[in-house]
Formats: sequence, structure tokens, C-alpha cells
Amino acid sequence: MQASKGSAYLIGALGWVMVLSACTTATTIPEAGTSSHAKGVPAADPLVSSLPPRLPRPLVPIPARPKQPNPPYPRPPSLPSLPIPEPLQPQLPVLPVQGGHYLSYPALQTFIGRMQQVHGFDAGQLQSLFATVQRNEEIIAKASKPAEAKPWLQYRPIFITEDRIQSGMAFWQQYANSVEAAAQQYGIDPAYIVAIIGVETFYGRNTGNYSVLQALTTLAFDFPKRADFYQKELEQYLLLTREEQVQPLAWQGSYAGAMGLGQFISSSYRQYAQDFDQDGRRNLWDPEDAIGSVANYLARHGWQAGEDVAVPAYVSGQGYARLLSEKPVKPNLSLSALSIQWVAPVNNFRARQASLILLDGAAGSEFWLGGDNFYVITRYNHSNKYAMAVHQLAQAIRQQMGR
Ligand SMILES: [Ca+2]
Repeated sequence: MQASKGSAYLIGALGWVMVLSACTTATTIPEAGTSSHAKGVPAADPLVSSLPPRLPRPLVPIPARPKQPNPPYPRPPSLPSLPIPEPLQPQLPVLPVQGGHYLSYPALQTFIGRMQQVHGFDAGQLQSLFATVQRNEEIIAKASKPAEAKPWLQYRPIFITEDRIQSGMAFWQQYANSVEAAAQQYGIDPAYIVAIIGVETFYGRNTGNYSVLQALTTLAFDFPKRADFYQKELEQYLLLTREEQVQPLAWQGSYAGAMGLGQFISSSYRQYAQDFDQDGRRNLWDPEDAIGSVANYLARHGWQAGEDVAVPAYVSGQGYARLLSEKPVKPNLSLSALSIQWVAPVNNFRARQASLILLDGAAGSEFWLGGDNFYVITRYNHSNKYAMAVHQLAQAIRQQMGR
């Protein structure tokens, strides 16, 4: 594919010098626009490894994020109804014992004892509750093969589709008041609120139809790899349903126990869910509550208003390899540190610092720089591919909305 490496390198090097120069001398930085596509991003060129390092340059200064007062929250005129779980009795029901699979598990008995001692649950009621829960093999199989295990070239087409982009535009238009109110109140780019709900559930199409109690119980006691995590989430789920006065058998979610349009796990639901429509209940199956809750989640994890999320990167030589990490890492590289390893953004990139991301795309290796906001999105789902899908969907929706 590279018929003339010499001339390609020369052009690439010239372009790179121009980009670096633009990046480090700009005092005002233009909008990122729609630079998220990977087309034209060059792969690493192993021939160019002995160029001298550059002197560190200062980062583009970014003004501190202004505090914004909470605007009065306007209610949209009317909303269509998505299926919303009914509130049930706050008390756990006394259920007939059915010889439930899990009652024989010592780990479940230890768990019930802890729920009684630490949180004051009635052990008898919990015995009755768990007697109704059966192990679900499908849940274990799905947890063993998460979508994030796919390479980017297979992962991207799941989420970046015309149908999802159009649905995102329709969702944004339908809930424009809530999206704008949440964006303003929490200082979040509205396109990313819309995109996360799109990637998570296709705007409510796929909120999941597994019993959350069954999913969490199965993974807590029959998925040793993440048993500690899911036992904590099961604990959180019982606390959550008690607080929200919902029967634990009532809620349905993903195979991993994630709930609502934003797919919050129980601990996140308790900590970050918002009653954004102010009807007295935090209901993540309600689009307005989901919009406010996603925005709150991003804000609480450090979203930086006015910063870009990600930008394609030029890479030369071999030095970039030491900057890569399989898992998401908190950005800690300045543009000057990147330039020393011959890495530079294709476009101006508004971010205090960056991490280098390598994705295996349809056309080969794709290099990207992710800023703090890219990392914040990975706090939602600990995957660079996930955050990139959110970024590209957000950019595609925004482009078609003309915003
Ligand atoms: Ca509500």
C-alpha cells in the first residue's frame, strides 16, 4: 500500500511540523468540528525512528470552568410513555420457598448474614426471596463474552449506524428541553449525553429483560472471576430497591444487572441517579431522569466543559509504543511529551493532557488522542472502544443536527 515511503514520509513530516506549530502557538482554538473519522490517519512508520526529540512546549491554556447556577427546569409539554416499572410494596414479600438453587450455597448464606448484620435486613425474608432465584446459564455465557472483547473493526459497526444516528436525533429533538437543561446544569456537552443513551440502549429499545436480582445473584455466586464485584452490586441492589420502595423481583435489566436507559448498575443508581423530572422518584426508565442522571454521572467523574474528547493522531517511529495502554488510563501526556515520541494530533485539540489510543480499525491501525473527557466516558464502561463509539456517535448526531 505504501508505494513511496520516502515521499510519504516527507509530506507527513511537513504536515506534522505544521500541525505542531499550529497546536503550540494558537491562542484561540477553533471548534473541533467533525474530525472524529479515522480516514486518512496514518499508521506508524517504522523507518522513522531516529529523529531528534523536541523541546517541551507549553500546553494551550484552558480557562477554569465557570460555575453556572442551576437554571429553572422546564417541563416538556407531554412525553410518550416508555415502560416504567411500577412501584411496589416497600416490604420484601414473604414468598413460598421453592427449593431455590442458591440457598445451598454457603456464600449466599454468608451474604444474607451480612445483609442482616450490616443493613438490618430480615434474614428470613431474604431466604424466601433467594429461594425464587435460579441460576441462569445464558447470563454466565454473556458475561464471559462481553462486546468489548471484539476488535474495533467489529465493535464500531454495532453502534455507528444510520439507524442509531437518526434515533439519536429524534431523541434529542423529543427531549430537547431536558437535554439542554441537563447540559447546562452539569456543564456537559449535550451530544455526549444523547450518545451514551444511544450506545447503552438504543434510546430505550434495549434496556434488557433479565431479572436484575437473578442476573446479580448468578454472577455473584456462579461467576468466580468477578464474584466480589457482583456480590457488592447485589448488596447495592437490595439497598437500592429498599430505598426506592420497589420489590427486588420487579426490575429488569441487562445480563450484568444494568438498568434503565442509561444502564446504571446498582451502586451507580444509588450514587448518581437523579429525579430530573422532579416527580418524586428516581426512575432511570424515564427518559428525563435518565438524561439528568447520565449528565450527573459524567460531571461527577470530572467532565471538563469546553474540552474536546478525542482526535485522530499522526504517529511516526516506534517511540509511541511505550505510551500505549490496553486499558483506559488517565491522560497524563502533554503535547510536548507526545511530540518527543513523534505523536501529534491531526487537528487542534482542546485538552490539558492526552492519552494515546490504538484501535484496530477496518483500514488497519488507528491512532487517537483522548483527553480527560474521553477518560470520563471510560468511567461509564472501562473500555477505549466504548468511549470511542460514544465519541463517534455524538459527533455523527451533532453533525446531522447541524449543531
Ligand atoms: Ca423522576
